[in-house]
Amino acid sequence: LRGRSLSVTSLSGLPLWDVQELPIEDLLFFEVAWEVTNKVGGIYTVIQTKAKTTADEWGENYCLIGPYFEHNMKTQVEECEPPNPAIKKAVDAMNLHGCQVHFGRWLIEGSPYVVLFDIGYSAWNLDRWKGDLWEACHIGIPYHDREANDMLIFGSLTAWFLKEVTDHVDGKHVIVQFHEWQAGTGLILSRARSLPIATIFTTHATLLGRYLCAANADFYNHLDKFDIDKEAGERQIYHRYCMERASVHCAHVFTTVSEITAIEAEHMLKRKPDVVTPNGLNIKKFSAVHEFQNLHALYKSRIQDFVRGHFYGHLDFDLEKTLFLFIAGRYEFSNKGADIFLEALSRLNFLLRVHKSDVTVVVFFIMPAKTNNFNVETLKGQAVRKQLWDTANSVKEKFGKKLYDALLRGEIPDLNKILDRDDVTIMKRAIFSTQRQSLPPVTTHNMIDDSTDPILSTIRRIGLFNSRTDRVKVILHPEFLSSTSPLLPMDYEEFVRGCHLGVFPSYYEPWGYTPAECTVMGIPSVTTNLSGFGCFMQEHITDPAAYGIYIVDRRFCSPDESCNQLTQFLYGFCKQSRRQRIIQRNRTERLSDLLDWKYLGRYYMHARHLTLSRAFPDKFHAESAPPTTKGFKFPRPSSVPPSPTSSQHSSPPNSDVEDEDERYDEDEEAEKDRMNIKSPFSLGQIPHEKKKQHGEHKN
Ligand code: G6P
Ligand code: 1S3
Repeated sequence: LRGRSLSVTSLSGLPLWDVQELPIEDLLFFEVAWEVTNKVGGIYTVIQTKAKTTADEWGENYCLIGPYFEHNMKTQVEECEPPNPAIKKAVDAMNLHGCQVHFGRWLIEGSPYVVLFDIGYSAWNLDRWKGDLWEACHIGIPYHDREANDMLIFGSLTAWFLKEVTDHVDGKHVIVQFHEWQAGTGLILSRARSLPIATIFTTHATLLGRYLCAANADFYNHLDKFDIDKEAGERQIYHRYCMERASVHCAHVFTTVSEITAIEAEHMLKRKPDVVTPNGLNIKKFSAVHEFQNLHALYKSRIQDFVRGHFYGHLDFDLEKTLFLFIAGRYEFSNKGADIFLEALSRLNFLLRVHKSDVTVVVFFIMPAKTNNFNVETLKGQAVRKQLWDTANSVKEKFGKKLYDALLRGEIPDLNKILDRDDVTIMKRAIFSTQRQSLPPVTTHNMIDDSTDPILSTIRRIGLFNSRTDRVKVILHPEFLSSTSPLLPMDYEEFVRGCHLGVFPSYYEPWGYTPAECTVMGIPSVTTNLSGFGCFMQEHITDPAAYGIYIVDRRFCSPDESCNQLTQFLYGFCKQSRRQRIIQRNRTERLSDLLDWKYLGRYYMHARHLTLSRAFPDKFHAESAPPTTKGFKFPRPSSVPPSPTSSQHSSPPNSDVEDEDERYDEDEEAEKDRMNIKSPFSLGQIPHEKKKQHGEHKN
């Protein structure tokens, strides 16, 4: 069988991309991951955002496999009967033999089918399945590693399910993609049992890479020098590392999410990935081009409200000249670059002070840690703000009524007398309530490990205590954001939109969704040349900083040099006028097509072709050439000076007037850029409708 050829003509500028269309009706495609319907980290984002494009392509022949958790099932999955007879037989057979297998539609975009295994229900098989794994590949799992044991149960159930499916597929060919070591035993056991399936194993990070970087090893300069067995043994993850490495070597096709992780995998797992599959997002465009700018203003005002409360009594800075920066993600202090970020903030504080800048920077650290609820001082801040708001409103009402009555009488009231003594007393009392003995807190919660917490310890060491003279203020919010929070009632997306800059100076980051999410929302961000995302953007944009993507060099510089570079980026950002920020946000948002699964999904397609050709060479042939975006680059925006130093601080000519609310529309420049761009991502082809709307918003 050789698929028909489909030309994707909308990708102008790139050599025409020919996909061999697969005979989907003769195939079944499964994706297996511990994070299917179960949010732990980035793999959930990959699967959830990709579901729509994959389901569009595969329809009923696509199904995800994950673990069952009652809460997730109740809130995310609609149970139903499997429409595919082979899947139905497999689910029934397993349920008949004492398993609990659930089937349904995952209620996300694309509504893919999911098969979920109840791990606890089958735990009694654990010893037997440990024996199976030992027989298959001589890997033993210690009893105390609960997570690894759970993964073995998950893998054993997956392999059992795939055996049942392949027994009943009626000539269809089956492709199975396993994500990360947690899903790996399913792959090892399936291959050991010679199941007729074409397999892909995708790693989103290597176990050793994560551990070694977290231990502050000079990882990238010593990739070929580590004694990896010894390192894994010393960190007591030898069995996990064996599960990971065996999965990699059992797969027909091995993939990873970025070039930098491909190099890492070659050394840590001893196999070069066959395909690099960059992570995408499910991009939804607003019909009005300026909608995202309006959302920024809307959500920024919510953050400003929070800041008014948090800094009550110390609000001697101008909120209109205050920039909101943030870092967010899994709390891995040095891997995610929180260490150099804090150091750079201390240097930025110094620079802003000595240059007598009128800009204030409020920085949020959104990284979950163990806490014992919100702290009293933080809650009090919001209560004080609310009280001031109520006082101002009641005085305003009285004032307004008196003014109105006077006007009705045809008089201009004496403004010195319009407020009576009571009003003044209420206002004085409200002002008194804003007095505080302590500085605004650097954390919003009571931290369980307060004295040893790495962020708090560093704040103490560098002395960023939110004092009046500090131009940089810090707030650790050690919990993910939620729209139901009594403190900062916003969900993550709203918060990102309201901020000015996301800062993610990671040392270990195979891809890094956080800056990618900023980009598609039109919010500039800082990333590094050690993150998959940063390298990808560096490859495809001529002047990333002009587009609001600041890439810190953490690969070829000393930590101190990287920190200085980060400080310069931050300081340059602080020097931008509002007009420059608006222009830069427009540019950032324009990059979002580059991150759309509609385009990046092609790498997954290629991996599927490849595995079929390797597993069933008589029936399938590999595509002649892998897809590539090599050589494509976004040009420098036309108004940017060519020198890299001057372009660092974004580009448009500095306006002398700090236009208070000017919505500078970059239409002309954008239009010029669009003409220049030879984009594989269809940027040159804005639908006529959209162009019109764009024009309509000119001020
Ligand atoms: C958006 C809004 C403008 C607002 C601006 C503030 O562009 O559409 O009305 O003035 O944001 O930008 P800033 O970078 O100062 O938050
Ligand atoms: C991993 O999640 P993490 O934050 O532990 O997988 C993500 C999805 O591929 C990736 O974006 C991230 O860099 C990895 O580190």
